[in-house]
Amino acid sequence: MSLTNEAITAMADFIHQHEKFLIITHDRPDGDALGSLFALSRSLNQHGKKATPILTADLPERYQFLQTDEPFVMIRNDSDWSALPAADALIIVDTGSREQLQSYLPLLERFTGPKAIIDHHAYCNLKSDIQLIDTHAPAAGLVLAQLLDHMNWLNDAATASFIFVAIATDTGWFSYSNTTADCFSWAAKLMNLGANDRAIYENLFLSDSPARFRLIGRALCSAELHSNDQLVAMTLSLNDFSQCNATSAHTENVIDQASRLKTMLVSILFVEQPGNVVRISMRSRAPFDVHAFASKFGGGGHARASGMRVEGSLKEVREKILKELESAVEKTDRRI
Ligand SMILES: [Mn+2]
Repeated sequence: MSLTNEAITAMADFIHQHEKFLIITHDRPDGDALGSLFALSRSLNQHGKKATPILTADLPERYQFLQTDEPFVMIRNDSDWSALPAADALIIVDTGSREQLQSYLPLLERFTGPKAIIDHHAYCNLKSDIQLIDTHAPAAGLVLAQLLDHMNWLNDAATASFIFVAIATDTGWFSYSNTTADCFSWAAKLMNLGANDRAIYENLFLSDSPARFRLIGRALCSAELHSNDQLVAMTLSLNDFSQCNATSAHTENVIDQASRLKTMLVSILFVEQPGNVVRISMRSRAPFDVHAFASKFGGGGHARASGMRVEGSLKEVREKILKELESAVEKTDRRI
């Protein structure tokens, strides 16, 4: 579904009709979530409204550069919810899923005013009074850009930068298959408004901490090629994490390194966790469906990107899953 003029106008009217807004996004927020959150709150505050974005955890290392002068409220304990400023509307960006809003459930239960969703995901099980959802949009930021543009509210460099970050991260810097011509049109428009693409690129992609940099090195050194170089298996042990002084958060997108290999059909990263559990990330190229594979082990996600958690030691989980994966790769008819 693409956005209709009626849907955009209805959401614009909703915003005009209210004065004080709370804005939230999904747990473990990414660039689209945070970019959309800050772009919306800044725009509202600039246009005579009072907006309060709410976060429930510190910004991840990668997105700390977004922590600008935008005011926001940090809720760390359930009791903090009562201290929120009064609001007459709640807007949720980049999700409509209750499962992705676990840390916000006390607010969702307590808040009795109207709720609005601005999103691009097909899955939506959160009750709301109005939605602006475009499931074809590669980022919630692109949906928000159309709304703000319609309201003539898209006219400053900081807001443009937040939206640029939203679109750039959800499209993997305009490289994933969800990248459309619209993404480039909007990128140009946002750059003309003052979004600094070089600074944003450096912050997002050239700013790894030494811990993450070392961890990527370990992951690449661990890479083994199986099944005629179509299967890449990488492994990170608890020892790797302590040697690199790294944490679980540093593994974001490490699996994507395997996609450099032209012959890769499927890649898998085994990450040893405390407590005899292995966290597994997978990526694939068509026609290999990693969602179908991960589903067999209680995991899932998307056809090209999935994950799962499997109980057992790193050695036994790795052996068992690799054997299954090798046989799945052999059965796959790769038409290239
Ligand atoms: Mn998104």
